[in-house]
Amino acid sequence: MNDTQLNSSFPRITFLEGRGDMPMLEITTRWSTAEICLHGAHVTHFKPHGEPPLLFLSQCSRFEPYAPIRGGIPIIFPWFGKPAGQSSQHGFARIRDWTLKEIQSPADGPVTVRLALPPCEELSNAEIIVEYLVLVDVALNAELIVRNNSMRDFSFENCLHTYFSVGDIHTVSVAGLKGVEYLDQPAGFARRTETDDVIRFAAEVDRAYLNTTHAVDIHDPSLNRTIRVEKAGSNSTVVWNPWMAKAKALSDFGDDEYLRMVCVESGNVAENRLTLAPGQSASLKIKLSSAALR
Ligand code: TA6
Repeated sequence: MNDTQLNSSFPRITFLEGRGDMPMLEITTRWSTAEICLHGAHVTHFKPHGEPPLLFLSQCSRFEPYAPIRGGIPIIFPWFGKPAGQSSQHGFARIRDWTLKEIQSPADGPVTVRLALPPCEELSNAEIIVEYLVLVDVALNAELIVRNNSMRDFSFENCLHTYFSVGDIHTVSVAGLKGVEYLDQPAGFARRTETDDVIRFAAEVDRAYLNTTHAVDIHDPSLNRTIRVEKAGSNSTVVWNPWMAKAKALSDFGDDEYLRMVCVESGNVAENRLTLAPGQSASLKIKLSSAALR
């Protein structure tokens, strides 16, 4: 080993049984810390050194088989919401135990983790391959890759349903969606167009913005930071805060936790759903970073 490797104390990776005795990785790089639970391949924590965590995780989240984790980055696949005939909300990828395939961790460098959704009947066993790459450095990068190895078209929705930690939702604003059409869930999925420069929160907001590939900025004055959500391979951005009533109705979410979170989710939902011909694959990428509020 050369001097750098001998002298470097980063990255540090620990594989342990975390909450609910669920296997997870704890990662510390020279820039940040992160946690990935194999249940749902769920990133439950990301924190740049010297800053508050970027991701929100509910204090009331379940860590149980067949239950989604509330917070972090739930992987929504192969459907978003609860289409007719489906038993579970937001697909099944987030409630399955994924397989840890590979960890790359060069001395003093970023850590890359590769996970795979085990073959399952719903995906015709090994004909639809789903992998997830997480790269931890000064930012958090995640990529969901779906490959169609079957002999027929495969149609699906995907979404990285990211929960961000904010200081006070009343002062938060989300920029980057002006002029974009959206489906307004609290208004019965009415189709509207965003006319404001920024989205603010004073009631439940649950909007699926369509046909947009823009990055989105979350301005958070109380934590004096802007979180940037960059994406690739995504035509939809969903913005959600449950507000008071829905927060109270969620058993795995604290009554007042709506004050300290906002979801900005990147994927392909509703009319943006994807169809892969045999042999095709799709990549959905996000890059989450933060900077001081200017
Ligand atoms: O983020 C949009 C949304 O579809 C909301 O309608 C709300 O249901 C949220 O996802 C959380 O869903 P979950 O199944 O995790 O409770």
